[in-house]
This record gives sequence, structure tokens and C-alpha cells, in this order.
Amino acid sequence: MRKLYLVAGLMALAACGGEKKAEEQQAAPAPAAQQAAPAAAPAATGATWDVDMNFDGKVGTFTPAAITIKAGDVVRFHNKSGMPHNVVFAADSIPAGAAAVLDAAMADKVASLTGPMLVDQDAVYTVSFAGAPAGVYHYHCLPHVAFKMHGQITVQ
Ligand SMILES: [Cu+2]
Repeated sequence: MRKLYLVAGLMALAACGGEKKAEEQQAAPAPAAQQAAPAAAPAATGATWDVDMNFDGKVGTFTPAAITIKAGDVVRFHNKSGMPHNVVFAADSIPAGAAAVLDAAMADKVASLTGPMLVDQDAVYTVSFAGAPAGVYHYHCLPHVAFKMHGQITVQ
């Protein structure tokens, strides 16, 4: 009888020691706070125009060099050859009030009215003319300004 109690006691101890401790709950990381969207430029509502950018070693070209669009249209500049190219609007050769509109519409600017350098073949740089005042917008490519690489967009 005594042995039986002893065994029962050992079993009770074993059961007690074998109890698993409750796993510590790890604090789950708080979900990332939603970032507030940056103030958006007016939405483009019109047509899309395509302009190719080329440089043959002698002359840089935006093709077509001159286009006439409507406010709300979008212009896509395509990196075709002789890159890098970029799109720079001449601050003194755009309509009054246009600088603020373009600065809001141009992504990844390196300076006011100055688009990023496009180095990849077929890279596309898109500029929305939503809310753009009517008038003539002169622009050029900074690396090739000495190679006559300039263009003109007339907003009706
Ligand atoms: Cu260029």
C-alpha cells in the first residue's frame, strides 16, 4: 500500500512539473499608420500626347517639337535615344501662374520646373496640364540645351 501512495505522489509531482507554462504573448506590432496622401495636383481629364526625346550626337530633339493641347491634357515624354534627357520648363517662358501648376504636376523634380534625369531606355516622364493656364510653354532638355533640344507646348 505504501508503495502505491509513493508512486501516486511521484506521478502527481511529475504531472505538476510537466505542466506547460502559458506562452508569453508577444506584443503584436501595431499596424503601420496610414500615411496621409500628399496634396494632389488637379486630375487630368483630357487627351494624352506623346513626345519622343532623341539625341544623335549632334542635335537633340523633342518630336513633335511643338504641340497644341488643352488644359487637362497629359504629355508623356519618352526616352528614345542619346539619353540622359530631362524636361525643364523655362520659368520666364511660360504663362503667368503656370509655374505653380507645373511644379505641382511634375514628379521627382530636381529643382523648380526641372524634371529628373531619365537614363533608362523608354523611360517615360508624364506631365499633367490639368489646371494649366492657356498660353505657350517653352521647355528644353538640360543636358542637350546646347544641342538645340527644346520644345514648345501651347495650351489652348
Ligand atoms: Cu536631352
